[in-house]
Amino acid sequence: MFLSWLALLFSILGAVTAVDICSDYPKPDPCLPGGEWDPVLNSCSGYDGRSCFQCYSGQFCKTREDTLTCQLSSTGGNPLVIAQFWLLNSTQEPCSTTLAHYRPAYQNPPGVPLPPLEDAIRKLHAISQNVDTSGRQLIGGFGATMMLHATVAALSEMILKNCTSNCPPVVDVMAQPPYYDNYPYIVGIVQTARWNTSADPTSPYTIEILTYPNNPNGVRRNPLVKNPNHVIRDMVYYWPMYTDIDTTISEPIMIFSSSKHEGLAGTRFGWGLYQDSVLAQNVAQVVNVLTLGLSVDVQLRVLASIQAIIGEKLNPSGLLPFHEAGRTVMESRFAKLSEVLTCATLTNYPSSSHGAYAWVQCKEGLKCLDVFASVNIIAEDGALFGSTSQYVRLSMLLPDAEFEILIDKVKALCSS
Ligand SMILES: *[C@@H]1O[C@H](CO)[C@@H](O)[C@H](O)[C@H]1NC(C)=O
Ligand SMILES: *[C@@H]1O[C@H](CO)[C@@H](O)[C@H](O)[C@H]1NC(C)=O
Ligand SMILES: CC(=O)N[C@H]1CO[C@H](CO)[C@@H](O)[C@@H]1O
Repeated sequence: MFLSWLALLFSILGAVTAVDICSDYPKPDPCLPGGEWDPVLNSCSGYDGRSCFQCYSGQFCKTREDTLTCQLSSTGGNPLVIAQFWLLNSTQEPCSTTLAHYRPAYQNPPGVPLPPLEDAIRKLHAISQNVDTSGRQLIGGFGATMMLHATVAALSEMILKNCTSNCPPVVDVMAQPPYYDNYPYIVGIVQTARWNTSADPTSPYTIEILTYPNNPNGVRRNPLVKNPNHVIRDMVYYWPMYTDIDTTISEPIMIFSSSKHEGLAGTRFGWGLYQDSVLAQNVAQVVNVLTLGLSVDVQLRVLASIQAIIGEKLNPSGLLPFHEAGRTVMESRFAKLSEVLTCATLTNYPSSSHGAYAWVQCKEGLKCLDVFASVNIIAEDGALFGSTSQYVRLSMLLPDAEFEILIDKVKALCSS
């Protein structure tokens, strides 16, 4: 038992030590177009980095299976379409030998990003004009998910501490439906808060999470909770790839992620901007309890990719090339989907035509999930998002090869 475990360990070590993680980054060849060969994983990487793209099989994942019968899951929010940028622009891949140098010490102070990373993030917001970061403290963590968790924990505790009489045991946290289906679980692990979709928005003991623009339907909504200090804005999609940036926003609490912006979902980095410096400290404290400090390696990787993005000249359109490339892909995807999706309604993005998800409405009385299942598309039931089963969410973030299959399946669905 022990020996075979050891043999396995050595075979893994043997495979790994032969690889230089900075020069052996994934390469487009020899997998199918849009796929990648990963020398570290020793495989063609498809959807999850270990297997073929969905609906492909065989040597080098090059065999495309039957369009109607193969199963294609268009669920989740893995931003592979944004990550493609790093694969095809390999001179800008986010790794270099200088950045790979070993840095042993814990980082202090906790929660506050390395100064060059903080500068780069503020510059990125300034160039993108999506957010005014002035007068806001920047706190980092492992992804927007951790930032939300830490913010709900710190804010709910502060709200309860402020209370002097008739105090509730916990603070209610709500979001307007349809909402991101992970919120109830994030709030569920905070002791001083509870998820309550029928919370009273006029109560001083209610926090609202406002996803802006919204996931799943892309709409930009106003909060129901009027005290802006009790509204947590999840703004991970407020970038030019996903929506029109026509307003520079400066709200008291705003959260972003490297996953949805740089496409570096697996790197796990997110940041929050806080007007109240006491709240910022408390959020940093929660992050510190959970992590003992931010990962220095992660921050260097994020720094390298943000520097690559903001190091380029703006296009004539006024967008950074990275943003414009992402926007062009998302727009062409929405155009393709709207063209073939004639048997159902694309209800999101009424004023624009791009975004991370398609929020689709089926005919009255139909369970939309079943409609898509009839051509073996696995979608996500609208009921999961606090809406009804007349809707589904489809991911628009699939890799190119899978998105093409999604389109072919929808075409078959609507022409039958
Ligand atoms: C606590 O109360 C003070 C004074 O009314 C107020 O300024 C502050 O915003 C409150 N904090 C929270 C988190 O509600
Ligand atoms: C949610 O909030 C409402 C309004 O305050 C309250 O009546 C209800 O009991 C709460 N629900 C839960 C499950 O706590
Ligand atoms: C696939 C991809 O995103 N390629 C981009 C590489 O970078 C240039 C600009 O630097 C873009 O124009 C390409 O679209």
